Amino acid sequence: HDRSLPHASLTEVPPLSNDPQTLAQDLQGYYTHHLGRDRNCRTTHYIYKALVLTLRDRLMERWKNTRYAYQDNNGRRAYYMSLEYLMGRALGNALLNLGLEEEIDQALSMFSLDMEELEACESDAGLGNGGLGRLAACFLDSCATLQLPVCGYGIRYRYGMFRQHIRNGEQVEEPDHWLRDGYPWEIERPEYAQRIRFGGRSEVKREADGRLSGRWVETHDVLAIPYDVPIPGFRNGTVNTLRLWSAAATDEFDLGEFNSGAYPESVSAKNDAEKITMVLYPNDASENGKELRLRQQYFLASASLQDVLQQWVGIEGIDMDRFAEKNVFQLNDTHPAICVPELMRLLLDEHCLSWDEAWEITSNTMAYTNHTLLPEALEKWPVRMFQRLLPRLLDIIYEINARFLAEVSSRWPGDRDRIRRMSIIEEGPEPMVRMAFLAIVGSFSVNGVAALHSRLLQRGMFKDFFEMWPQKFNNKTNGVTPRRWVAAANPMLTELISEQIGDGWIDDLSQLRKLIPLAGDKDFQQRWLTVKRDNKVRLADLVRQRCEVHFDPDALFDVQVKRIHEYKRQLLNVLHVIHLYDRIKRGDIQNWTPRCVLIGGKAAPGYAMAKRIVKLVNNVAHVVNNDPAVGDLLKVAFFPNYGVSAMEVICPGTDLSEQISTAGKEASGTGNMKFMMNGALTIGTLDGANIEIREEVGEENFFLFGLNAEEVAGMRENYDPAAIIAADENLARVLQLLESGHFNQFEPGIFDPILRALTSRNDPWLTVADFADYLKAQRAVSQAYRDQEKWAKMSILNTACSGRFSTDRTISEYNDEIWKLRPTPSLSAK
Ligand code: HBZ
Repeated sequence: HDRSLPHASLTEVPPLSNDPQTLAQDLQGYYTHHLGRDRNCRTTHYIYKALVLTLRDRLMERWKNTRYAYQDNNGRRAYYMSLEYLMGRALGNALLNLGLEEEIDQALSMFSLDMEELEACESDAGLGNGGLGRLAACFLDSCATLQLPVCGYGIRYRYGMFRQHIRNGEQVEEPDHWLRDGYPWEIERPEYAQRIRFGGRSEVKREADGRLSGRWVETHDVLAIPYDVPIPGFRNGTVNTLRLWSAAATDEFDLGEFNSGAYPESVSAKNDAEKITMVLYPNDASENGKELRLRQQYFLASASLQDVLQQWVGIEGIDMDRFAEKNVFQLNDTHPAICVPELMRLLLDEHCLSWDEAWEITSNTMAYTNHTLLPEALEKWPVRMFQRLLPRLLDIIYEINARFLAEVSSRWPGDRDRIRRMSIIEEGPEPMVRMAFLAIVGSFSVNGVAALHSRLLQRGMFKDFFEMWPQKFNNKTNGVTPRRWVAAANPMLTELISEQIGDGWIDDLSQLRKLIPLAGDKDFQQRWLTVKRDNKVRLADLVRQRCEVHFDPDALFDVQVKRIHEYKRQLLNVLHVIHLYDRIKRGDIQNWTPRCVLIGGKAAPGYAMAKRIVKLVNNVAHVVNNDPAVGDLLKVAFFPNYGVSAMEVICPGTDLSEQISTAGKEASGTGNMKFMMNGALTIGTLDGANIEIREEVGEENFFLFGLNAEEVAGMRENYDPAAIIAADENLARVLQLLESGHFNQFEPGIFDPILRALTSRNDPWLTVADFADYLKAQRAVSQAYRDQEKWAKMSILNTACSGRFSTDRTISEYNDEIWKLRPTPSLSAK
């Protein structure tokens, strides 16, 4: 039912009080009156829920004030478009950012409740695969902290990233039903639902004025229902919005079909609609080309763009003249690249603009971020699939391409090869739409995510486009939010740092430099090491629970956690572990540094080699941990179901961060930054942001090894792993142990595919090529760790020099160079 706007007095409420007494009363009220629980309730879950509702009320008024502040300011806005948001848990973060930790502690103590236990009730919002999804989450935190008018748009998957179990050493996937008990942070807003079209036919006609007008008819429509999640800034009164779309059938029951007796058919239409947002695709580096995935992409793009246009029309009326001046869309990889033709369609078909007007607006509002150099990860969709699913969009893509290629032709007359290379449509038996090219052509900005990555894009994959439009290309080195990754995850370190330099570093991370003079201070080093040890005890507890392996907190904690992929070279890590085991077995243990090696990460369900690597890690761990000759000299564990919440315990307790990808393959990495901030030292290649990390901390505080990107690129023809193995006794022995079946005694042959890959002349990841140098660097690590004073100094310097890797810096650069938004404080109390 439509009604006129509510009377102002309805929304003018006095601010809520934050004293512990009031918070406690609210908690009780929610528990008893709203949730209807009583003394018979045996689960803490509803206490958790009551606490969230208590806090959500505090967010709600700041949220409203933030919206009003943005409206009144009437400035430019940005929209972050992403198929993924790896948010993790929200409770601890809300508490930290609201600055209510102490008050809530006091309120909870009135009922003898424990915060940690309540926090554990929340399931991770795992709506992403890995780095790309987590980056989106860190970005939202920084946008709110910098008080920028940025709204995130995404999909409310019913099932997020799968849960990983290990059975007999192998990965078993289980659906992640994260919404089972409801998600108390979200607000459903059916009043902002949008209609999304699929299928049907496109009718194009050239009008008398030469304008191409299109009609998309006989479509099968689906509703997009928005659910808003609050994104609090750090103690600044700002609350931004993450708007997640959920699919629903246009009519709960199709009355016609219902009455004609086709009841099951009418219900199945509902099912088909809901399928669109049912599940996150769990691939982090390769495309599977499934039609449902294209549906998800279009669903997000269309719902979000319609939402923005509707708000625009609500405020500015139908005049589109200033739209590009006031709006910018940041595309998180090519997944939402279909925004380009969809905005064109909406402007042409719904807002009746000419092609030139529509193109002027579209190509000045879109900005594209690339996250990978791996060719297998580049999205391409069959033209035939587009034709069937989104016929009107295909028309528009063809028109964009025709006009673009005409431009190429006039700049490079007769260069047929260039046209073939640059076309948005890849010709062949199955013509394909190249989404990255569509994104570049339709955007005013194209960026990579670390200096090396951006340089390689310009010189390699996107060379032709860089030649044509050098001014579009730029770099934005990634970051991570210090709120979640230091202040919330590492309270002991936070206290120690703030005691020395105040707490201004939490939203101005460059201030960590003030720790540099303390790096040589013996007393500070001791306190630093004590904090690290306490965090290692905590991590060791978790490893004991999850992996049933005993880690001694005095050993070196050596950690590699990230998605399992050949380019990330978990195998190189395993080869080193086997080498250490071999040394122990042959008695070469003089000056030994005890090590605990932790490896964790999910393998894409369809990626057989990655799953085999998981199995290898588990089998090696089993043999090493159960060999009495090894004892405490070496422990190995595979951490199951690695994710955001696990990382919050893992990174504070890590000594050594493994960032060992083949140079030129990891676009940036962000785990590397989380570890650095928490005082881990890095062993790594010259890849992604490792290069910048090493520059910041100084080469003497970083364990470098391996070929650089140029050497990797030049290796191809001459790579001879057999010769390298023959000349390296350590490596030969490691491979011999593997071949002998020592780690698969009752599972003959299961590691043959791994051995074949490692020893192939065509191994793109060059694991064998980097082994010897990796070993050397690892020896330097072991030696450095035995000098705890030296180690403490290096550790302090790593934290002290990590300021650049805050997403506050990253987002400031996006804003200064791409978005150009005005920071806009809200009128709320901090
Ligand atoms: O994005 C990662 C990069 O590998 C990493 O180097 C970088 O730091 C991070 C943030 O920029 N890329 C991903 O995480 N990619 C995906 O998760 C992905 C998801 C769906 C796809 C393809 C890739 O279809």
